[in-house]
Amino acid sequence: MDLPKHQAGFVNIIGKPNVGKSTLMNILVGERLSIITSKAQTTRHRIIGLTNADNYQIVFSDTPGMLKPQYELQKNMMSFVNISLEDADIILFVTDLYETDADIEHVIEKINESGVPVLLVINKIDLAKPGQLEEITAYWTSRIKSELVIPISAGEKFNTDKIMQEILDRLPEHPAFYDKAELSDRSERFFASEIIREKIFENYKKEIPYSSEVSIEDFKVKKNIISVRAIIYVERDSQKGIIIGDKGAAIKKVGIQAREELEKFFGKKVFLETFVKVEQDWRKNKLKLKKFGYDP
Ligand code: GDP
Ligand code: K
Ligand code: MG
Repeated sequence: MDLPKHQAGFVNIIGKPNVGKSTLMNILVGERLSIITSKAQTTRHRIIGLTNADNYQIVFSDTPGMLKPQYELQKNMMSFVNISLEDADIILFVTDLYETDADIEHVIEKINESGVPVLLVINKIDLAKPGQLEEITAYWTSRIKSELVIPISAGEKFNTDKIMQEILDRLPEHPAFYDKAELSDRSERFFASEIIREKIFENYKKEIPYSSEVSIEDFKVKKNIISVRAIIYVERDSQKGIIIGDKGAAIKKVGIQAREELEKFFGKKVFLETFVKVEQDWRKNKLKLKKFGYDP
């Protein structure tokens, strides 16, 4: 008798900033693993999410948006994109209705030469005007070699199960790569820092979100409560003042929103303490990036 077949493989989600990669990944995994905001460059790390079933395991990777790097942090972010091209069994190339291939021509060339099957996902079709989808499809199919075009709305969960089906049709036969009980390769600390970072992205303007990093100094899971001590690092003293706000009002708001989101994520009461510190120009400094977990 034949053993029932088991499929497993790596599906890497790539595309320009803000096209909806993280929104899509969360739907495919069924959990809110990747943070989502309306600002470009919210996602800084490659984040793995697993979809497990008896006879398959899909290892999704959400990646930072592809761009021309301007400083060390962005260089590091782009190295994740390059690595994710190398180990993919399937690439989900995501675009929305508005992006072009400007600045990423070289990456598209690499994708086209890679031989990895590409599913071209056109997102945000809830916003499409008549004829726009046909136009965008023609544009992208002339640039990227894909097996299939899948128009979706991640925001409205429209046509995302079509993506799942097309992935399963192409997933290699292979044993599971990760423990089937897991949803991600990332730690609870990592998700805690990401959730706080999301609230910083939502609450502050201009350079502040990009100059901020969150480090979890203490993470204790007790019987009825998780207690978390987080340090928000910024690049300059003036930014520290902005993060804290008038009489501490701004940091208090971030703390409340983050705590609520942490409680949802962990399904437990959370006690959250936040502190703000200055780490001069950390984004430009390789050593400091390493300290914050941005390994090359
Ligand atoms: P990423 O930078 O590619 O990871 O994009 P995100 O997932 O962070 O989403 C960027 C923005 O687009 C967020 O404000 C999302 O709410 C929004 N968005 C994502 N998918 C859709 C969609 O299908 N329709 C619309 N209208 N907005 C979307
Ligand atoms: K974003
Ligand atoms: Mg993202």
